[in-house]
Amino acid sequence: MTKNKKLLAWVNEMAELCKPDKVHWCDGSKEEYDRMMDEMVASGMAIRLNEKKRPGSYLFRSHPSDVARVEDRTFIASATKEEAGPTNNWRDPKELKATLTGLFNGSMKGRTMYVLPFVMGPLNSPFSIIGVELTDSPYVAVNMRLMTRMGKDALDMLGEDGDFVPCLHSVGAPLKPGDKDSTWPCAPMEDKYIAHFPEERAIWSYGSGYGGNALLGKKCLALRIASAIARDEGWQAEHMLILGLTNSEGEKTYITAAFPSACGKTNLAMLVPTLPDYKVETLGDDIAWLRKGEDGRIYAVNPEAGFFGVAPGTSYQSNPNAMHTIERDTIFTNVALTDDGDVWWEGIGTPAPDHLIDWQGNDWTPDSGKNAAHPNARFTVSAVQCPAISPDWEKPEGVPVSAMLIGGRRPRVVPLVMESRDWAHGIFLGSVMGSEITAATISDKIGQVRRDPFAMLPFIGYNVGDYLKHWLEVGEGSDPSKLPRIYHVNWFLKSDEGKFLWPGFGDNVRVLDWIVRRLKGEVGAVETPIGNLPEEKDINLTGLKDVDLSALLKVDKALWAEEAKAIAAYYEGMDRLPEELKEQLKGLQERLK
Ligand code: SAT
Ligand code: MN
Repeated sequence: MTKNKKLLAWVNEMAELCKPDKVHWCDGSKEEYDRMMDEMVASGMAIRLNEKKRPGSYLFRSHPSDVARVEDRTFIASATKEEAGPTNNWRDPKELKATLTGLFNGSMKGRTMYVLPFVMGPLNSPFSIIGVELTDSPYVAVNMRLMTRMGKDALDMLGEDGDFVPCLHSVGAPLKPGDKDSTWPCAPMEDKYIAHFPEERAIWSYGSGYGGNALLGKKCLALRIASAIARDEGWQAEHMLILGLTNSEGEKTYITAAFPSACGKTNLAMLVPTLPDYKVETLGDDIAWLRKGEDGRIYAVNPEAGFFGVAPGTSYQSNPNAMHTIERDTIFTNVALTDDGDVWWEGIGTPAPDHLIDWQGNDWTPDSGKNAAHPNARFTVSAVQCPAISPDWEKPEGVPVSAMLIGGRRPRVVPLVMESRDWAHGIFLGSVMGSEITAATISDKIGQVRRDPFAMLPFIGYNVGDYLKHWLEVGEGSDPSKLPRIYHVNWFLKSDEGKFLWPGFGDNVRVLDWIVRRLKGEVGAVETPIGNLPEEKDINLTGLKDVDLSALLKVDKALWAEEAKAIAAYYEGMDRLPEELKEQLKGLQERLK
């Protein structure tokens, strides 16, 4: 156990509030994990998969109302509404605390409170942040063991006087004596609260057991709370993958990339290149903490210890490294179960079997007319199981970043790749990046762009205008030659007939190849009003057929004039937008004339 007074006092206080039957301090051992899994299998919460097909792996099915992060129920309770800014749901911290204290009162009755000490970042690194999650969900406990450095090591690092971010979590479903528990307890939507107190550096999450709502080290701590800490301390917490690209000379280039959800971050992080001269190593697939090193370069650390990836669409074709990673010791949530005790999902690369049990536990056949796996079904797995994991991934100081990629799904307008003119222009591009809204999202807005600054819209723990100012400040006072160059990429351009123009996946290395040679000064670029584009001859298409580079690298001035108008309208809604970015927009409009 611990002698940390702050921790002991807080656990006592919260146990008095939540009134669990028992308190269990997790040591993070494999034995403890196995024991908890056995208990969950026995209670019907978990299904043990076929030991021969998927050793050490389990399937969980969530309640159909609890299948993803709930942005509507996510709150930033900073001292003032202005602090939270126009993109966050703000609540007065005192009022929200009072509401939540009411909800948490007795919320763990009939359940065990698990104490999960965890570290975001490598163990014993001065840059890492310690958190302690109190939860009544054993599912959360086993997931946190894979996603963070959880247990005794974290307590040791905390020591007697160390500080931690308190993370209180309850599924919000207390049990009365004799009640039969549900296999996925949770609270109704209107009672769910994913609450952040950035001044106090605390997280209170109530009512959901799923993903980022409940595994509080991830989006809540490593992005929302960390982004606020980072602003104060002069570093950055970003929604970025980290990869290392090695060329045939053995030179390594570290690249980060910020894309919104469902744009292939995990696929790019684990890319298997189609150009034989290159090799990709994975350092992270979701979050990067960025810090200037003593040499003036920016270094990236992945604070997580595992992957919480979307299963549907993942196959030996689209992401072989991910498929190898999840061959064993994996937690699956909301995928389909095969008759021989293995998993299946849409896009797994094998035809649907004649019979499955779907993600809600019902019989499924190919004629059922619905998905067998939920579209947001997930795998949770330890990062060390990834065959492409980089030997550098746990370096406390991180790896030096040479290029940062940004982008979204833009079927029109935005070319395959463009290099920003300089740091501030890169921040401009990052501030307006996003994805075009498709039929799958909101029908009356089809064709509009959902802007998502640096893919951080749901994750900035403070005012978005101040966040963009912080990005600009990183550049000020830096030697521009040491800063990473920022590239806007777009794998999702479509022809007028609606066909993808770019093959994507492993062929994205052809764009990385251009970027690396550009960084080394081996290739030039065409200056256009929107940024620097490759010359067609410099994109290596060896082995590819029928790729229309002229369409992929086209700059249509009329469409860009429309884009500039849309950006101006978007900027209108941002109260604390830095002047510098308005100047950047003017510059774009001038160059388009
Ligand atoms: O559920 S998570 O927030 O962890 C995953 C995601 O939505 O990107
Ligand atoms: Mn993410």
